[in-house]
Amino acid sequence: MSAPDLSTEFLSLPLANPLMNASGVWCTRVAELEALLDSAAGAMVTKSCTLTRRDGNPEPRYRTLTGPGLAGSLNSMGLPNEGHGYYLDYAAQHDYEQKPLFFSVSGLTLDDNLTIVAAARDAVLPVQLELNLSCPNVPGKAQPAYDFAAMDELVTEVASAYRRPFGVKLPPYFDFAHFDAAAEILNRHDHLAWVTCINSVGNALVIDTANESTVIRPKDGFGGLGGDYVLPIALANVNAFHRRCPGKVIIGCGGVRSGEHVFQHLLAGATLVQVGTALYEEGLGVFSRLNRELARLMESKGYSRIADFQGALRTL
Ligand code: RRO
Repeated sequence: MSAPDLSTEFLSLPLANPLMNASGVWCTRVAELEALLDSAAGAMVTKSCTLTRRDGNPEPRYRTLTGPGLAGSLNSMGLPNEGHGYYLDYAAQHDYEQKPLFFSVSGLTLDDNLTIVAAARDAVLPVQLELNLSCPNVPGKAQPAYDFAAMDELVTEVASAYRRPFGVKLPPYFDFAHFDAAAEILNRHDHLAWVTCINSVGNALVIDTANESTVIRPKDGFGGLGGDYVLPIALANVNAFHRRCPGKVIIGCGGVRSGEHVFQHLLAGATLVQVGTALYEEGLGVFSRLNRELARLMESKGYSRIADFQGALRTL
């Protein structure tokens, strides 16, 4: 058998493979974006941006977590970014032939989001706009996606301002009533073409026993959890929205650090799979390793392309 074909499509755009960075990792500065472009990732996304530049929260604001056989991260970056114009400038000179580019938007108010979305629309670029409804780390700001009325208003306003296909980044939900409520809002919008599940698990608390202390400074130590701890939560959310939003593409994010994890996200219904904590820890070489591991696993199962198993999770 010849080597499995990892190529795929996102909204009819061809990709060499289904991997990309998770927003926030390796995508805040142009030098990082250029390195991502040269990496083995099939697509890439910019750091979530606000209207103007932000320094973010005080350090330490990212902590690598190690436990018995577990790897993960806790972050409270607080949206450090260069402002929306910086990422639109990058988007204007990005090589779209090489790989698709996603532009992540996380304005602090409805008006800020609409200003950024209008700027992206007027730039008329082949960039994929994703609205981040789930930043857990801005002190005093609740996540829009945990307030269904606010989420409905934001998605409705952005859809009518943008008038092109766009996506949303969701936090994890933990109840079928919440999967249903979120999906009902998303399914009302035809221009909402994809859903990225999940952002970090918000407001987790990690404790350093020796020092009897928190491990990051912002928000009294509460931050977004990523890595191994969140994989089953991510898979549940990917599959829950895959089942409830048949007309929409699902992008999986959460807990991916092996080819087997990529396979599980694809099986649960993801079309693309993002890598956050493992990219932060391992660097850009993670993409070629994950592609290699995914191809080896597919080969051992007799699959020659992703379509052979994508979304085909069996239940008992
Ligand atoms: O910058 C952050 O603190 C951050 C954001 Br915007 C997000 O969406 N998710 C996350 O874990 N951190």
